[in-house]
Amino acid sequence: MNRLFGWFGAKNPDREMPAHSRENIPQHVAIIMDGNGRWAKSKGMPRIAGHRAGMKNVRTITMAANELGVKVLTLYAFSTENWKRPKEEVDFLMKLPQEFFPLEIDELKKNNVRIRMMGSKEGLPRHSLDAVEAAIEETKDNTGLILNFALNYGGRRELLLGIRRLAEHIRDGEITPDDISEQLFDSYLQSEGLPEPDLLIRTSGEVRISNFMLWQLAYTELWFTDVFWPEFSREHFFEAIRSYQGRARRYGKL
Ligand code: V07
Repeated sequence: MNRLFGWFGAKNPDREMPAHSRENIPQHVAIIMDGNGRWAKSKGMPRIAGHRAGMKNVRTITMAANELGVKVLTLYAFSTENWKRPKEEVDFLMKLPQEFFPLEIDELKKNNVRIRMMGSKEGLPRHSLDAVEAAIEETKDNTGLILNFALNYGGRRELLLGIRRLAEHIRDGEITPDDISEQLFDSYLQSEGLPEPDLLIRTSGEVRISNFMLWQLAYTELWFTDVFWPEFSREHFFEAIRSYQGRARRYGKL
């Protein structure tokens, strides 16, 4: 058996992992799900077919993360910059939340998964927002993995919205400038209450952060892979986790 990955095999009935690999599981994994369009093009299919394949892969990776005991999985589904894409593609992407919901909600509930969202609700069409809000509501009492969708999300916008609200609270005398600590500032962000990502995965070969969780990624381990998102499998995910487990994190200390 392959000592590194053999026990991750999807065909292994009890999906056992050796003791050392059950330790040091990242609490929070964030993923930039890139390469859907390129994957489709490489197969001679339209970009939107890649987005649909990408949506199907959300289930695979959510279940893999849940099995490992990851507490939070944040998925970058739509950025504030994605509005610049052709209208036809944007319209299709905006239908994915409502397509995802009926397909996946039973499985998510069965697995005790709780859905959350980060990003601006303004600008999202009513039908997308209804699907997201229904998913959040239907899973709100679940206590397992938090599946956090970044939707119409931008890191700088998140920071500015938080700073604006903080300034209003100072103006209104609710807090003073001396009260501003990292912990207080965290509570003004859309990731409020979540631990910072321990591991960021970006698929499809780009080696950039692209305005994703700018404050929260300060000490996050980064994993980049050339694999397109629709082909990013359980085994690829476990490979990233193993790499994370092999790194010693220092947070600036020696
Ligand atoms: C989207 C599929 C995944 C690859 C990246 C881009 C395309 C799932 C959702 C979703 C969002 C909220 C929710 C339920 C599902 C989604 C968009 C794009 C806009 F509550 N996948 N996915 N939303 N893609």
